[in-house]
Amino acid sequence: MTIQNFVNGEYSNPINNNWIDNYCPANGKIYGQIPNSTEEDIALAVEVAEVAFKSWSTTTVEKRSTILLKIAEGIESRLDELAEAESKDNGKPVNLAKSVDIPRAASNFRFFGHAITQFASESHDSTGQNALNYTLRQPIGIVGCISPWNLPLYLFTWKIAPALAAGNCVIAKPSEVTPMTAFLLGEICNKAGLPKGVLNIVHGLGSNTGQAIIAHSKIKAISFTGGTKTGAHIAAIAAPKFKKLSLELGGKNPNIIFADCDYEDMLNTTVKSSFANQGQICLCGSRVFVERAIYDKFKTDFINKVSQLKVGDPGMEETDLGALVSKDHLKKVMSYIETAEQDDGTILYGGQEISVEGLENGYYLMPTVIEVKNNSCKLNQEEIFGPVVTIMPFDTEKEVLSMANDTTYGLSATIWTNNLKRTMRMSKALESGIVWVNTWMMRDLRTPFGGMKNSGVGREGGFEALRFFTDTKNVCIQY
Ligand code: TXE
Repeated sequence: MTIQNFVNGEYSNPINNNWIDNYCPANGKIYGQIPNSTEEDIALAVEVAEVAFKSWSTTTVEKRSTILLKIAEGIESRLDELAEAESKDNGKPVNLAKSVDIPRAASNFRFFGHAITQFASESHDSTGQNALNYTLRQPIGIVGCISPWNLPLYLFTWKIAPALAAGNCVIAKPSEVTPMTAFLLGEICNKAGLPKGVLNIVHGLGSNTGQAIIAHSKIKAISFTGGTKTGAHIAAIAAPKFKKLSLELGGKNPNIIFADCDYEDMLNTTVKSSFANQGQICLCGSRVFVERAIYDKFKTDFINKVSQLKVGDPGMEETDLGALVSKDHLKKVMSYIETAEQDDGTILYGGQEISVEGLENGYYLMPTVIEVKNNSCKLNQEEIFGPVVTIMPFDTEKEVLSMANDTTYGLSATIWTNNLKRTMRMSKALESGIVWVNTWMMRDLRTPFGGMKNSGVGREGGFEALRFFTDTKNVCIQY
């Protein structure tokens, strides 16, 4: 399987003809090649995008909206094929890709196809000065969208859809680890009538292709989701060039469980928030804090539920956890488990790699629960990004709040309680961009999405995304 770049509406090989291998995490085998594109490929994509921008930026909102809605339909019509491709590339259960990743990719286009028709700007009548000010929100020009491997098409389209809706032309790079569904998106866009050069999808390594995107002076804004270290690097390159930046980075999210919660709901959702997508979601509640009154009961019930999760072939209907995304990532996650005891942690469940029959070289790991004594340990401070959660008891609201906030990250937090006053107090006091109360990962695409502290800069979602992808201009008319 050879993956090609999608530039000016056509599939093409990288200019220097350099390729990298694409691995299937389920069996550890190479199953294709992808371009390792360079500056020259990015320069070419920018050239065609510049031409396309002239007409796309002045295309009516109705027309842009219609095309985006057609792309959404195109994604839906290829649901099975896209879900299988996502599962093969990423190792995630095909069922998860079918029920979450691919439907959400379609929703991203549908949502922003509608949102752009409702996007409005302000006007200010400067009374007494005989002047009217109004705000213009104009497309920026050429923007870069760089996405990670954990939710490949879901996050790729989460950036591309608002960028296109707002009238920009896009240079987009999916993760080199999961290029497949981004590759198929090109065909879908052509079929939907997206004009040539409006969306250009270029594949390759972050250090090569990604670097060329962030450094290109004609790419005026970068929307990035990925690791915090990469985010810091991107900011360092983009800031002196005065690019607009939206960075959605890592998380080390607290899941705070009070004794007065709806226990069964909490238990079932906590299994999901701990291990969905093999724990490879920036929103996973990787630090579980449980009020001491129910700690022992929770420990027994949680481990009982976790032990029922089926780890195995991502292609099978009954699989709950598939393979981790890559061998390197598996090694990284294992390194945390191996040093857990030095970190004063006790492995209560899991902690071992699994060999799946017929798929012996795949990257499988048991869901892992580690009891920790102190929130300052490495396991509670660093993003592991795998099927690993820590649990520890707490006594008071004040104590758990202080532990929840005691991390460099601030993406999301979950609180389980039926106490309304506590909910209101804690929602205000938690240092995180998203607070879920008695639920997890319930998303409404109109809401602002993003993190505080080292979890990122800027907000995606709804009109926030459309504001990010437009330049704001004040026009003042005196009459
Ligand atoms: O991500 P990278 P990696 C976290 C998670 C994980 C760690 C590292 O903890 O273990 O990050 O993962 C592109 N210029 N998250 O190394 O490198 C890269 O090609 C421009 C959290 O896989 O940040 C890919 O397309 N682009 C996270 C994208 O950045 C560059 C999701 C993300 O890859 C680049 C993924 C460069 N110099 C990992 N270097 C989340 N927030 O959801 C890399 N890239």
